[in-house]
Amino acid sequence: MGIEFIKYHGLGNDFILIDNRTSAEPCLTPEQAVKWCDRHFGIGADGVIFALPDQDGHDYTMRIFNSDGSEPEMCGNGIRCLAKFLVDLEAADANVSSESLLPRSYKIHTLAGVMVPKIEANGQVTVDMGQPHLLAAEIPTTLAAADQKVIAQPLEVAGQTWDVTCVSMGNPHCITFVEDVAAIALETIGPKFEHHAVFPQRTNTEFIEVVRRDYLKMRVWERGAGITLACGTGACAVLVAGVLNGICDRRATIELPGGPLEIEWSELDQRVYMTGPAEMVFAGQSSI
Ligand code: ZDP
Repeated sequence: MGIEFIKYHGLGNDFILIDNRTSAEPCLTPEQAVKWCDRHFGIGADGVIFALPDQDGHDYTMRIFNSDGSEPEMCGNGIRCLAKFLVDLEAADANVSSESLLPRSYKIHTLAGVMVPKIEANGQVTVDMGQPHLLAAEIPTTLAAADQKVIAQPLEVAGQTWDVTCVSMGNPHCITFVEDVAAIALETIGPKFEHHAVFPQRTNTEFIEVVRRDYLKMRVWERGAGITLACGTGACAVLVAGVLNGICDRRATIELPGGPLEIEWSELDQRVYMTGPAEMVFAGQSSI
């Protein structure tokens, strides 16, 4: 008999969720996760997420493997999916409907610290993503001295100079503002950013078109996953980068290929809040 899984997506950024609440170690190896994520020979997903037991007094622990088997610190769309998954599991355990448990929030332990997703009665999920990290050593990048921020710094990639801003939401992001996101050859440019020597942990890469101060269009090349339809940590990093460059408001809609996310960088507590959907797609059993 295979391992049970459920698939969820957040704006088309899709994940295989596994109920791993009875063991502290993920029940799949990174190599297995690569096979499961394969869209032709497997189930198909941008990553595999494990709901693990609590650690240090939090409700649960989240771990995620990218589709290439690498392990990121955090995952914004994924944590919204995880929150929905946890409500569905708790509802099934208690033999009640998931809706009857809403609103519900969780304290989730991740490699990037504690994150707090809250599922509203209307099903939208708002996540307290914590404060962004802005110093070069925290990204990490060698583009500036360790204790300096990287805002509109020139970076040479593929024979062109790009003005990049770097933000960590627990995972690294390199953001470039452009005239026309549709014109970017993401498939060829993305991997060159991801593997550039100035990013020792590689990087997620976002290209942004500012439509209005409160409306940005984004395309993303994800570290370890390639082109995806949405990236939650990326959308948060983009809003922070826009504020640092003085070109967007502290609250904006970020339009991704898979749909919009609402992002706010609070002036009060300097934390970033992300609101968006998470949908269950199907459940199954894997035999690979
Ligand atoms: O940092 C990384 O390696 C990302 N590929 C992790 C996944 C990020 C994600 N797309 C998000 O929404 O934040 C899940």
